Amino acid sequence: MKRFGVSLEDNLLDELDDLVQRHKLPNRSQAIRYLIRRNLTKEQWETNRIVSGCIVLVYDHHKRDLVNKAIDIQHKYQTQVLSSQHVHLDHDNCLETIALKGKASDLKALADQLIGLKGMKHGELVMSTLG
Ligand code: NI
Repeated sequence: MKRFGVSLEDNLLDELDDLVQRHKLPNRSQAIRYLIRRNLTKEQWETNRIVSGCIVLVYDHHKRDLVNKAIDIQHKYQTQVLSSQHVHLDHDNCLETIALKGKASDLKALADQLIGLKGMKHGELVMSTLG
């Protein structure tokens, strides 16, 4: 670990301290690490690198057409889909989490197709990194 000095305007330092409080980070160094890592991950997605991610879906399993289409789409992306977990939330609703690894553009295309399915109640792509 290396140490270095950082000069910041007062208002920017206030923003950093706000962030430390909001995210309950132990100190400013951890806040700066958090911001750098988050920015690197964002850049990896923007420059179409190999990344990881997760899609969260909530849908009514009685909508068979939607369920079949969601399965067909995932099979098209079988090299990117690492695993999927299906949980029955209640009588009607299912929660599915799909872990992904691959080119950012492929993962985004897969997420758009699943989240955009007619009848999908909720869908979210979490954009993460390989580390
Ligand atoms: Ni279910």
